[in-house]
Amino acid sequence: EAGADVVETNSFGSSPVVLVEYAIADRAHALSKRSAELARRVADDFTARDRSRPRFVAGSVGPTTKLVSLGHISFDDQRRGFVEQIRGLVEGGVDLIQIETSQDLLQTKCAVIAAREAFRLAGREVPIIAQVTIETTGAMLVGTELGAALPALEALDVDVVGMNCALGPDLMQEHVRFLGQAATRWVSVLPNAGLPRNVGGVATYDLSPEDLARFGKSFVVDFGVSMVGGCCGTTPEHIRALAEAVRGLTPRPRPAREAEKAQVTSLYSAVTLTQDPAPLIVGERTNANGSKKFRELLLNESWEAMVEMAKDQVHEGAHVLDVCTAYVGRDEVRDMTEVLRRFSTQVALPICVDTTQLDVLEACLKLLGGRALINSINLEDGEGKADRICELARTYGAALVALTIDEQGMAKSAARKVEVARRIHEIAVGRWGLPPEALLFDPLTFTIGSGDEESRRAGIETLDAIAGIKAALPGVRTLLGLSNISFGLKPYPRQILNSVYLNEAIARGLDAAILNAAKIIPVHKLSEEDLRLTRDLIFDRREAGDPLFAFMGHFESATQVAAAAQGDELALPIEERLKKRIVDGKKLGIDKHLDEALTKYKPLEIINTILLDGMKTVGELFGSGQMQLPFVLQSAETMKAA
Ligand code: THG
Repeated sequence: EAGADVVETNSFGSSPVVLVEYAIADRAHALSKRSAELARRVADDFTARDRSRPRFVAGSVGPTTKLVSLGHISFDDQRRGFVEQIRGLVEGGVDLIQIETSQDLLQTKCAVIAAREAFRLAGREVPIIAQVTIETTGAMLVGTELGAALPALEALDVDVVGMNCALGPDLMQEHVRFLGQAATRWVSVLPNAGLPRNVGGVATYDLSPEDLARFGKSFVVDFGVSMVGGCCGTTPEHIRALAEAVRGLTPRPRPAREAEKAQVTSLYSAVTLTQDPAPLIVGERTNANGSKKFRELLLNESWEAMVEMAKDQVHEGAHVLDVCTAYVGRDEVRDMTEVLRRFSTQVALPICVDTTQLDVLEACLKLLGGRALINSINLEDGEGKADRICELARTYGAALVALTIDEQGMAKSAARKVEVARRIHEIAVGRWGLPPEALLFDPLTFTIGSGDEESRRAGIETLDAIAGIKAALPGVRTLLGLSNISFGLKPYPRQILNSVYLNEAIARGLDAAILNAAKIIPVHKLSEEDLRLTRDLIFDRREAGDPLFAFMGHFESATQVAAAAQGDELALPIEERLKKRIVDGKKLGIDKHLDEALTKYKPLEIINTILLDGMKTVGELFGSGQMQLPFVLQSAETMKAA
């Protein structure tokens, strides 16, 4: 009667999920269906009275009292509850499913997935609204920033994204402005009538109907919001004022999706897949096959120490963590569950799930509230398995690493790598409708450190494939497991080859690399000769004899040079030493040098002259493209530590 277009039904809130926990799921279904039927009848009555203004029913879902990310309930138990509830709502005739008041992004994801399952069971599909709740802290209760929630929700392909509850419209403004600019879906906003005041134990809301209406209109006109409404504390008077204020306004069209802006997210924050400067760094050390230390911690089930290794990689400059716990004879589902349950809440980086097993993959995706990266899809076992992985990527809104491997094995020539990439693109984008920008093609490389005649050109083929894939498949990205290029070489030459090869790959268009950021040497630190010898090896230049022998001969002695250079640190005056540490991003042991400086300078003098001078150099190196972002971050970390 107040003039709303949409009326929500089913404020059982948590109860259907609770009912399911007590194994009386039929009640969740029956109650929801009954409530939807009643609301449907009311809405239809209004529509019959004025056919020019159809009234709609939104089936309300959430928030429940249980947060999946915090382990209050399992993903599957929560999903079962939501399926029963939503099936009832849809069978009872709702026009929309409105997932709302979400405190936990993983719960929102669970509800969206449940909604799709319920639509199949009910034989009827309706649009999905997904609304999160941002607290006065500026994030969801579990800690998710809106900037991280949005890409994760859009990847789930919901129809409307929005926010409701917790705040009044005044405190929502900045968030609404962000949604209005960034969301490619329609946007809904249902504020409370201000922040509640506690009056003798009763929540009291002070925002007037006129104020709600004024903000609501501004949300539509100034920020491009498509749906406005009211949550806690709003009365029919509020809705009446709001309905009058926005009547006749046309929602602004939403901006199109932009491939360059594609992101993956953790439960907390978002990371853009295209980093400037490249690459997106995917930390390689949380891999039981790639790190002896991580493997031993896994075998000892030292879960907390594994979290520490993940955190170390954050400090070293990783943007995403590759996680692999595959170990013959162990239960990979259990191991990944133990690890990711911790990583997902204790580490702020998005996760790249590195597994070949479908059951492991799905178990992992049920633990990650954000938009994860799946590593990987390939065609080794034919298209059937690839189809299943694409389906999982769509269902859980994940991005996908695709290896250029087909039924004949790993593609070796650049042309074959591009051909396999095209085939996977056709399946993932053509058949499954995944957005091209969610694909990261990995053209894989064999080592060029073995001396085998047939693998001498492996590095060249992979570089050509990087450029070839980007040219052939617009919008997609490329990724490389960098350390593979140097398997078999000694540690120091490996570091050199990896670092120089990374630079060559970036020059050909590489977007992302799985690597150990702490072991990458910025090429500006290498001598002309170091670079020439390494490039001769990469490009298989034989004019001056065998490039592999020349490379190995040169860098075996270079190890000693590098070691000697470290011993020289103390030969520098204290000011130079500290400045160099900032530029080099080396914080371990910096306290010794700071103590020495403190005998000569006041703390603020050290910061403002010596340390900031180092950061200025970092800024110049970065500005002129000689230093890549991870090293800038290491310098900043060192600055902070100091
Ligand atoms: N492409 C994709 N995923 C991948 C790979 C790839 N995942 C696994 C692997 N390859 C990338 N990860 C690593 C991790 C570590 C090493 C190499 C690749 C590595 N480790 C040292 C070693 O084995 O000598 C360090 C050992 C240690 O610390 O104990 O080289 O190509 N999509």
